[in-house]
Amino acid sequence: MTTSRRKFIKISALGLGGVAATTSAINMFGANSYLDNLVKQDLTKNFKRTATYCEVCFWKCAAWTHTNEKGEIKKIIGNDDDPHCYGRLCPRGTGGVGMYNDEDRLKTPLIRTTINGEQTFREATWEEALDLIASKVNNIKENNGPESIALLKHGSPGKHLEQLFKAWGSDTFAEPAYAQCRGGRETGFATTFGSWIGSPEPTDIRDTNCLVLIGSHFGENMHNSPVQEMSDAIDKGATIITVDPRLSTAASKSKHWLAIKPGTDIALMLAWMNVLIEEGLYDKEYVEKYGLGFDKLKDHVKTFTPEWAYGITTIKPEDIRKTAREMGKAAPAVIIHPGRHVSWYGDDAQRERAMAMLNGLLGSWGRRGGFYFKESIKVPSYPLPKFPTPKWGWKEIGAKYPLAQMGLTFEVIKASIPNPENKYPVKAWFVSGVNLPKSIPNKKLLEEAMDNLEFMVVVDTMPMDVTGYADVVLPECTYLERYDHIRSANNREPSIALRMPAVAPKYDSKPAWWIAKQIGERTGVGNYFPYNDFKEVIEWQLKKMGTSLEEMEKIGVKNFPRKSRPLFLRDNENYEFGTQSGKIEFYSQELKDLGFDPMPVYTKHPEPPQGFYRLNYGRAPMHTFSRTANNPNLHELKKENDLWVNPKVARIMDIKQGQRVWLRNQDGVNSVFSIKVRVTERIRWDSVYMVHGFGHDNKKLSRAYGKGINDTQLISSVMVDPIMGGTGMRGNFVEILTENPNTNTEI
Ligand SMILES: Nc1nc2c(c(=O)[nH]1)N[C@H]1C(S)=C(S)[C@@H](COP(=O)(O)OP(=O)(O)OC[C@H]3O[C@@H](n4cnc5c(=O)[nH]c(N)nc54)[C@H](O)[C@@H]3O)O[C@H]1N2
Ligand SMILES: Nc1nc2c(c(=O)[nH]1)N[C@H]1C(S)=C(S)[C@@H](COP(=O)(O)OP(=O)(O)OC[C@H]3O[C@@H](n4cnc5c(=O)[nH]c(N)nc54)[C@H](O)[C@@H]3O)O[C@H]1N2
Ligand code: SF4
Ligand SMILES: [Mo]
Repeated sequence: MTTSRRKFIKISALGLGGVAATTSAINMFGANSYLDNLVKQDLTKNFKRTATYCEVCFWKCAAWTHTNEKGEIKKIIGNDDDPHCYGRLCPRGTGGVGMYNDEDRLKTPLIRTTINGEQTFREATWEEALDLIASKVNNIKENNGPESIALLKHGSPGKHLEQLFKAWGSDTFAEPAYAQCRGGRETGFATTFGSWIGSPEPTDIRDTNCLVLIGSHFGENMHNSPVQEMSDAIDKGATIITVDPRLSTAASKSKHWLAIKPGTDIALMLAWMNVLIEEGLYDKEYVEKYGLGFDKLKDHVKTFTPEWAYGITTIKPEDIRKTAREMGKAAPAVIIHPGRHVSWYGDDAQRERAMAMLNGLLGSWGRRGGFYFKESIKVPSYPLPKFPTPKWGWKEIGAKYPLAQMGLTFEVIKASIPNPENKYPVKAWFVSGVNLPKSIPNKKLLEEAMDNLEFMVVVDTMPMDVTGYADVVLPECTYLERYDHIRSANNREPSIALRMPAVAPKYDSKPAWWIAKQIGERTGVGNYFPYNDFKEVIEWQLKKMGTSLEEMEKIGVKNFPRKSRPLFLRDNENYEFGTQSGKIEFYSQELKDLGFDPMPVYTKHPEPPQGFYRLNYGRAPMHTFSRTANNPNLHELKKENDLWVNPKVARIMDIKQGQRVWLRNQDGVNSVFSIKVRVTERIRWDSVYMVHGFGHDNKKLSRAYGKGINDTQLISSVMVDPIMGGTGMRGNFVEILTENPNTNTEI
């Protein structure tokens, strides 16, 4: 897009800083020795500890930041009283100090400018940057209404900006953590049990007899407490069944690994239901008492035998039967795990519904070793004036998808491309905690939208790819340098956790609460920010909750007794589920009335054309998405992703272990950088696999730039879920190129 107004800005990188050369493999449940040493060193010294919760991912583990007498952060350790981490951080959380130390951090506000015909950023003062934002916002608000300004967000900073947007009268919000992540499962479970799964998932893994992971790859997905609980459950003899086309870490710890043909999980689940029902292995009393539409389901799955599923999934009928019987034996202490990143093939809400229905048949919802009833404590709202009501917002923009329960990034993107038929045109974006070019598929559409925006602000801690598209970049300080909202967690018992600054913000960075307040004051909504320091808000809230900032500074986490109800269903308890009928809906009238299948059906998805392989992706234990690739501590543990290739494919292609290759997808999109081949039996021959989050384009990321391939760039085709608008991303195919297809690799 050479003529683009919003050309991606490239500024040459700083020199490479020296890094320690210690690496060692990460054990699934153990900590890494390099990071362990980092934690253990100087434990005897007199460090000051400050309460925080981690922002390296969104599990929000509570921790203690340790600073030495010079005020330098030395280590971060899990808070023993925290139900999210049980006193232990994952490797990423331990390495979180690298976010603070990273010398590539954004240091000052930046404003897009043109010098000698070239677009570039110039460093600016906060005054200048905030004034510019205010004048643009005021203008757009006046001409198009506040609703035409959208907020794309993830994590803590988003909450502060939400307050600003609501004060303006906009709820045009969206986050990739919904439509590109867990949205489908929330709809699938809501249409069955009447409640969301939410985060953290209310899975009683520590007491389960049988954990069924469908894609969900714990051990690589390092969400803390479930990984620890799974480890304990394995020690106690629980059966793990993993369905994954790849021998994931979890699969390697499993009694049964079902190496399913990608995209066929619904067929497997229908066959499991068939076996559970035909062999009478389901929980009859539970289904009778709480279920609705069981007879219809029984009819529905009658022909979906294991033999039928074999032809689709490539899983042998006896293995389907054996695993169904294991589940039946373990019930109700069994979990068909809903997974988390579920936007796979566009029928994700239905796949998730199949998972929910299996849990329903096995009677695991509301049962020990299955799903518990979670509880949280409400943090009182700080008194603010009433927010104006937006005339339209995320709901209207996503109205095409009747069961979307949050804003849809993809629809906001489409609404930003001028179209006379669009009743809800979006003119400006605030982006915070979201690295759009890495988290949103179909880069062409994304770039077209950004190119058409009147104004784009990015609030970030790092010069990530997304910052290159902004008009103004605002440097936020890291989570170790700021106050944020009190974390109120939904677990077995309610708990709260405090985040406070361990050190002053480095460089000229500022916390999001301050940024929101400053912009608020400049755009006529200063009355929605009636405090000088966010600390005042927290102090007020904690007092109302019967504790104090002083107490929380000492303990970091406070656990409260449950009040709502027992953790599990009592024997024969009359319980009303949150569905329309108050029952577990095996047959969904709601879906039927909306024109969707009332019970899941298997549909065939496109398969790789000749010479192409399905592009599969996932997580590495020491990285979070794209956000940690440049983190000095975590980069050291894994510098780039590699391409898992089956030996059969390697033979056909004549490619060797360690060889560098490029990829081209079905739409002719070439990878910008190359990737190292890893030949392994652990991946099926019809797919290749890589860890998401690498292949950074911005040279300002001195360590991460150019390392590995960005999977998202190769995801140009999406399969949109008609029920809730999730963008299925697993229908992309790549060919392996042994020569660089790019004529100009300089980007
Ligand atoms: N191809 C592909 N796409 C995916 C996925 C995938 O596996 N493959 N996964 C999907 C999933 S499951 C999710 S949840 C989404 C996640 O996608 P995003 O929500 O975009 O999350 P991150 O990639 O972590 O991007 C976070 C951005 O936040 C910045 N950041 C980090 N800390 C802070 C902070 O304290 N303040 C501010 N202001 N910014 C901060 C980082 O520097 C980075 O630019 O991506 C989805 N997209
Ligand atoms: N270390 C680390 N941990 C993380 C994160 C991170 O960035 N880093 N991100 C967190 C977030 S936001 C999320 S949403 C979760 C995501 O973590 P999960 O919900 O566990 O991830 P998924 O992407 O659903 O699953 C990836 C697995 O699905 C397999 N798979 C691919 N196609 C198919 C298929 O057709 N059928 C089946 N059965 N399996 C298939 C892949 O081989 C891979 O092993 O991880 C969380 N934990
Ligand atoms: S799971 Fe790891 S990265 Fe995520 S919040 Fe916990 S310690 Fe931090
Ligand atoms: Mo996610």
